[in-house]
Amino acid sequence: MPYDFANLEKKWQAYWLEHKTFAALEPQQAGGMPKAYILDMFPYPSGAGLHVGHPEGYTATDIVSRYLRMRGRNVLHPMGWDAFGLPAEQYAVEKNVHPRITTEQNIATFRRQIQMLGLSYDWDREINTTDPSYYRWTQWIFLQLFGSYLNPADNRAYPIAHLLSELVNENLVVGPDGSVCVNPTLEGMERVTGEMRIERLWRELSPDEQRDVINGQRLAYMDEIPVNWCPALGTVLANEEVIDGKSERGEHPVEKRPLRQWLLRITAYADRLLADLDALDWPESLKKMQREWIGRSVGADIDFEIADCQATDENDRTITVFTTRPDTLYGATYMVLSPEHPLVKTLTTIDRQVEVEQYQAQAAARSERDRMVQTKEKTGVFTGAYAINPVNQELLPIYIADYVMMGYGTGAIMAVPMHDERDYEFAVQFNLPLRTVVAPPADIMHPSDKPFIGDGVAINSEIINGLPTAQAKEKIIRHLEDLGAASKKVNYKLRDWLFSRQRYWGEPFPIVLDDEGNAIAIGEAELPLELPAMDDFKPTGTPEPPLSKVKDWANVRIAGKPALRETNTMPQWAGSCWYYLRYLDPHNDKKMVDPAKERYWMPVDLYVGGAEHAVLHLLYARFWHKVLFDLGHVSTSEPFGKLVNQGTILGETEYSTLEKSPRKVAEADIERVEGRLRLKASPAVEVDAQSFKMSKSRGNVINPDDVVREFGADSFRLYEMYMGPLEAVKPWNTRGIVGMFRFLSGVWRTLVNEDQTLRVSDEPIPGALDRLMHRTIKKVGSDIEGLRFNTAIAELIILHNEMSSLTATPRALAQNLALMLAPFAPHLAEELWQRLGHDQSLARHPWPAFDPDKLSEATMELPVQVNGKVRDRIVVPSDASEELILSAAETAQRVKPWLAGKTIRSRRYITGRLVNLVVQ
Ligand code: ANZ
Repeated sequence: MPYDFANLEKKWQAYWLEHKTFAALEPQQAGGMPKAYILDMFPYPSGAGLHVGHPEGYTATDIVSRYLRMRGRNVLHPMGWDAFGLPAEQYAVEKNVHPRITTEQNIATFRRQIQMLGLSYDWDREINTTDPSYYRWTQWIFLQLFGSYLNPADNRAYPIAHLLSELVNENLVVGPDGSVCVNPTLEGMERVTGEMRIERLWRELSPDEQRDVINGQRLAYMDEIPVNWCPALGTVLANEEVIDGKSERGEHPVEKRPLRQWLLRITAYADRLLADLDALDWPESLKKMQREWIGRSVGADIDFEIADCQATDENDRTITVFTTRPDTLYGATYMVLSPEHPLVKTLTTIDRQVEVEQYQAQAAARSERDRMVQTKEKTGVFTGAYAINPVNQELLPIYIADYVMMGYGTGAIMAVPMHDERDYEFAVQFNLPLRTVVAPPADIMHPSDKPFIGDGVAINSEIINGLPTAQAKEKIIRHLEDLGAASKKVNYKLRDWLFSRQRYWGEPFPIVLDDEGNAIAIGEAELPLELPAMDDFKPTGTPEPPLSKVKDWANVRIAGKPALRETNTMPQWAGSCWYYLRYLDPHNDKKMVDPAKERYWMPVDLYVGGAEHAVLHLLYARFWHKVLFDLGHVSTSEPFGKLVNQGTILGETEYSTLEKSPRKVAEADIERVEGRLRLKASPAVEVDAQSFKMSKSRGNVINPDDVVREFGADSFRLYEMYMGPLEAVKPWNTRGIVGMFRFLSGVWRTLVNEDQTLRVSDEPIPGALDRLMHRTIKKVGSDIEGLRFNTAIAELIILHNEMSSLTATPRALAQNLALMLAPFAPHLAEELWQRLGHDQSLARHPWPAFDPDKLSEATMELPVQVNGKVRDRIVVPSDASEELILSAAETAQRVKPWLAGKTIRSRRYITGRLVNLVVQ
């Protein structure tokens, strides 16, 4: 009987579902079993169905989950749907079907496809972010954010009631900008009551001021700010969702406009989000992206007085700049204000007004991203005014220029052309003086007429001359602090998270706005606040959200007065910020998660997903988690211990001739000659190979349904893992999947006869094969633990090659092969296991043990040559068969690339010396 994958895969999928084979045990049932929480980034169920990129990560975590179950761990491996969001709604608007209907259809497709892959999820824990019983808790978390603040005394979140008592007890005081800070008298200092800074006590504030202070501290707050409005999508977007002035989804133009919006105070957590990255087992590249996104820079705010200033208000008489290089103060030769800076109006001289205003209008038309892109061409205009350098009273002309952003630092800079590229380009263009004040370290060669931006030694700088940069910074800041002209300052690139969307298909805010526009939380008992049914859920084309059209839902009364529900909805990221917590206790209708369950399962032990979530989902989720941690709802300060990004799977490699007008050619028509691809028919023509991202428009999308129909889920899984390291970007190759199919068919034929009887004997395992088996057990186990699935599969192939020449396989070896195959090709493994006489699934059968004594036999190292050049070395048992050595040589990591796409013409093993492969 041939390998009938279609029927046996169906059979085992039904068995697993029916027997709930992969249900995780609740903590109280688990006894002393150690837990493992293995998590996938849950998918957005799009209309297009599963992409071959999804099963890549899902198979990887499935292998780990299945392996760890066999190693006696209580494994939690869940799946769910991230189903709110724009695409479902866009589609619904186009086709005029309700997004709930399309979402449910898409989920059904995704569930069917995922189940067809034999992934070992605990389906009783399936969640859906659009389900009111789920988003009830998303709304509840929003209320936690709205109802808490970050205490500056210990940098932790507490309920707002705590803020009130700290203010009343005068542990906290209110700063001049309305922020709260620790009462300086508690630290033995006087309250600063100078002209500029006055910290006030709670009782010194009016009731209105008191209310503003409280609302100004909430971790979820409303503010009117310039937002990224995308007319085509009919919604505002977070900064993270805008790339090069266009929406990340759909690449539609985005413009700035002021709007009253919800924001989440993620900036309050910037320091902790940064510091706690260090301890995480995440890819360095991802941590770097988060660090850069948070963008912490340490420097100083320095005050420059405006010369001949007519303004009477003290605040209008000085320009405060933020600089990370206060040591270059003597090198400042001009100043720049951002065109939007409020002082521009008061300090511009009459003769410069027209030009300044024209420039302001021109700058307003450009997006912030465009302005940040480094271009050599600098623009700007002189305001006619001068500022006074606080260290030497030198007069510095004040310009406005769009390379200075209002949204960062103070929106003003001191320009030091010889130590900053942008200032240098501007100074050269506007003929402004250049002055070197930092000498490069002796071992660095640097042309003296070009800006030097590194650290060195201060020169031409009076009081700091001769000091290395770090000390020079310290000294100049101390000096300026004594003059009352500077203070140390930390700035972040991170901005508060814009949290409102003007769309229908999202979580409603659990908020009502009273007749003065004050936000009032609805009671927890009123949750979930369900999305009202709507026929016309199209965006209104204005920032007025669609929900505002549902009058009987939106209009409510508070204390007898008319009030309005918040009609914005939450962004898609909301539901994915905490879903990993709901899996722990998905049916709890009293709590987000039972604390005992949360303590047992958290943190996530392995999280796998795409690198595109580096600064969105992963930063937002860490932020929410920290808030929940501070408020005592979760027990760990970070959610995801170990994280791995799977690499993108590209479309099949495409070949085209390197001619004037290139033509596409098939892989079969080319050959490799001297390392170059050439046309077989006319070798003078070279051929170029390229792989592209899979996309409908390129027509290179591989549909998992087709692959599974043709080769089966087990071959598909095996192929996706054998393509290369999990993290690598790799092209799809249909020939590769055929190879995996042959391997599994071969395993079937090795163990099952044509007439369905087993080809298994009760003989002992021959010595060399026995040793190979023990080594394979060890290697496959450690490879799975190290997420090296491709090399684990190579080991299994080698072991099987050795077995296939036996007339019958010893039973013990057959069983161990089935067990070792189980994480990779679970359907085939279960079938073999059953045929070997077991009536229970092997899902929780112990992983085979290896005998260390059988590992320590003599081995030899052999060089492997490909076309005469040594490409790798392999270590094999001294008594290994020729066939084993040859297949080990062909699958060696550094040999494989030399074989890819080529035909092996000859394979020779020169006993005890080397392996020689000739390919063409
Ligand atoms: C003087 C100076 C001298 C600077 C020097 C740099 C080198 P990061 O590290 O990104 O925080 N800057 C400050 N605010 C700005 C704004 N709103 N728009 C554009 N540029 C701004 O960069 C901080 C540096 O960027 C600051 O330090 C300031 O230039 C500039 F040799 O001040 B520096």
